[in-house]
Amino acid sequence: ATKPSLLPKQCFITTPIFYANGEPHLGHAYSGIIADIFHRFSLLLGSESRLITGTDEHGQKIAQTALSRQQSTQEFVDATSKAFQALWPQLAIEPNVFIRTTAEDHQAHIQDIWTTLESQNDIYLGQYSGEYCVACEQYYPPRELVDNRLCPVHKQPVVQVEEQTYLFRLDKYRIALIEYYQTHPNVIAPQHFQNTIIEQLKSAPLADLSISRINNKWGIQVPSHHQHTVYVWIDALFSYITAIQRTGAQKADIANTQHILGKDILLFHAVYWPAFLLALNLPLPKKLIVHGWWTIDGEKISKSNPETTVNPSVFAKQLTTDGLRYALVRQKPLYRDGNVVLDEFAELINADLLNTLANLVKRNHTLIAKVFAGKITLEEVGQLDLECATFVDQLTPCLKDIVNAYQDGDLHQVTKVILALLVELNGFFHHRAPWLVRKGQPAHKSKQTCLVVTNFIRELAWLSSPIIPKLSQRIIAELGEQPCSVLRQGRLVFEGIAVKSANSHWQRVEIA
Ligand code: ME8
Repeated sequence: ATKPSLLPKQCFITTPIFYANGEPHLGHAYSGIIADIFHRFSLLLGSESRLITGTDEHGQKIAQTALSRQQSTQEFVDATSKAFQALWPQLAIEPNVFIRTTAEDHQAHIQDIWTTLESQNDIYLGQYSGEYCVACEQYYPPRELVDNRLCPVHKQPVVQVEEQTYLFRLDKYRIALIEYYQTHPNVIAPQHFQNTIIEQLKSAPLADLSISRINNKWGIQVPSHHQHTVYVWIDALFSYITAIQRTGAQKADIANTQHILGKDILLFHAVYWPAFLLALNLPLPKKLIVHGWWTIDGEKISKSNPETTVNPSVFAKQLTTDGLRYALVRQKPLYRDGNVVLDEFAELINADLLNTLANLVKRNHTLIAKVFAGKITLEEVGQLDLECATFVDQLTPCLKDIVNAYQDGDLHQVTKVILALLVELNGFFHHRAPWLVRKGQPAHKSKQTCLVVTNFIRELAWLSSPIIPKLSQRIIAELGEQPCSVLRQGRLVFEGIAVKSANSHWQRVEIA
């Protein structure tokens, strides 16, 4: 049978590439986990998905931080990039490409692009003056500054810069961008971000964008003018394509990409990035999935706020890897901001993963193993009784809802539907009390109950495997690696079941 293609065969999922100016924190972990979840889901659908992440290693901010630590800039970025690379396996994130912007192939790629843009007259040498935030590596119009010339993100003073710079004719692509977003209403998820971008594009012409720096030596040299280095954001955005090319794919395969990003960098991804791609005659990415911020005591977790920068592997140790991944997507819709409260995370994990999922699996599998010798066939149960058949009919559509929620980029909704289905399954299991077979309940009634519950457990294990890969894989292994229905787009195919073992154990999470 041919696999339904909900996603192109080959697709790319990216995280932002993170500034190598400090250790990774929970905000970075969040982007990484979300990207890994979508990547694992695409793999389940049968796509050749590739997960791309990396570190953004150029720019004044990084050079300044290295200097303040009395390290050479190269040594400094080597060490921070390693810290990011070491984090991912601790969060069960499995990238296919880890791109560093200091890599040679990337530098050559950027110089190539520059030469093309320059030869097409998309960029010209001019003068720029404005208020620059080094921490953001971006200019701010005065109206966006807060509290007497502070950067709105870092609340640090901006610097007045007036210098020679290359400029990109951004407005040349404004109408094409508006048309693109109007004819492709689901590019940015959630949608309200797309509406904001359309309004912004319609409201006024776009100013030419400064795309080189003359006072920063730590960057990729502009090929035609060695005093200039390429603006870090051009360098960073095109790393997506350098990475795609490393997998053996073509530049144009950027069309099969889903970018995961924080709302702080939406403008770069929703306006500048597609404008550059249009200039180079490349297709625009499939989707931008935008997420909000995690805060600690109301303060945005950020490198410039050391009290918030607990290494995420510490959280993963306290909550377990699956637990952390689950709590981050269960606690709030992706696009909202949320406060990290470990006790609340632990409560969610214990309530949902331990009490509602793992305990049901254990009771059901143990019963099957002990009372039914680990096996129930379709033939022996015969036609489902009315209560079972009704239950199956009513709950099967939830499986499709889960698949749809993944495809809409709504992971919070995925966890809500999975949980609702598990609550129903628990209710059904308790109401039908299949353990009463030991006290005289007819065996076929108990078998039907267990068969129904196990079929749903198998589907739910597959459907939750992108989020909680370790626990799901254990459940799937207990059932002997049955095929995954995600490929059937959420249709439930009822199968006989065999429980290979029933010793799955899920530890209660306690926060000291
Ligand atoms: O912006 N909560 O890198 P960056 C949630 N190099 N997510 C957070 C977060 C928080 N408190 N803090 C950071 C850059 N993030 C550029 C990107 S891409 C071509 C270049 C996440 O190290 C979020 O995804 O400042 C945000 O967009 C990203 O980290 C910014 O990381």
